[in-house]
Amino acid sequence: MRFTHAIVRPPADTFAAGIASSSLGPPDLALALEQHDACCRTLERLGLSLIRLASDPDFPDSTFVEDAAIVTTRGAILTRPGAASRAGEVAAIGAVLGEWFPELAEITAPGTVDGGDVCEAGQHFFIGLSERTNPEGAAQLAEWLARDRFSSSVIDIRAMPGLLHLKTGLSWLGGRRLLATGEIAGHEALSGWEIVRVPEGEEYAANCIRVNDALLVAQGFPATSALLGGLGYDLVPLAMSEYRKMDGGLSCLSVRW
Ligand code: CIR
Repeated sequence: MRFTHAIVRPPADTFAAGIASSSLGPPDLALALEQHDACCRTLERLGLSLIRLASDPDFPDSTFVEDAAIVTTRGAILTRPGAASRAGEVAAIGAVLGEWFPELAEITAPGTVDGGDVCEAGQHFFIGLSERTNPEGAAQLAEWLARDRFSSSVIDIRAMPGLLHLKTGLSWLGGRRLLATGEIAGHEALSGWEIVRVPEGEEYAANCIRVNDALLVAQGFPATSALLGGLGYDLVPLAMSEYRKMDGGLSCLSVRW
């Protein structure tokens, strides 16, 4: 499947006030905007038309658009983010997606889901149970996916330190192949899948995205890049330092379809 569109939203001048657990210090907004721009240019170069939402200072985390919606090859669903400060981000994403997907579904209370917990792998989806995605939300999502003939399985990451979302430690590389950090790699839900393990110390590099013929990876993780390059992927490294400071990965900067 080839992506043709993506929603993106640059960080606002309140970016540093977003939720962060990392001890990497406050982000540099100018650099974050530069990194965002590089990501957008890459997506365009790979053939995607971008829908650019204006930054919104009322929502410091709103640049992480991926958390507000899940788009599959058969439909789209708006999430109900697990962090109260992010609930209002969904409206703007819904306004755009409603134009493309007339039957837009949504996660409803008491369910919560963050898009970062949803890892598409072709006809199958892995759903993370996390501090953001609760069992009710995961069950609603699984039911909606099943209606669209997708299978799904749940991976509970609540006891896995350092993982905000499932996709913080797991990415689909295409076919039956996944990239995973050590703590996720042994999970029973992944049996039958080919696992490429992220080299120790490079866990942040686990979050990468296949976009058409390319694999977008975080810059600065040489062992992971060497591993993936050796498997024949066409790697596009992107600088992510300022998003990492706010616990964000590469996948969260766009909603793609
Ligand atoms: C948050 O804690 O919600 C944001 N600071 C980071 C969200 C990153 N999203 C993602 O990895 N999908």
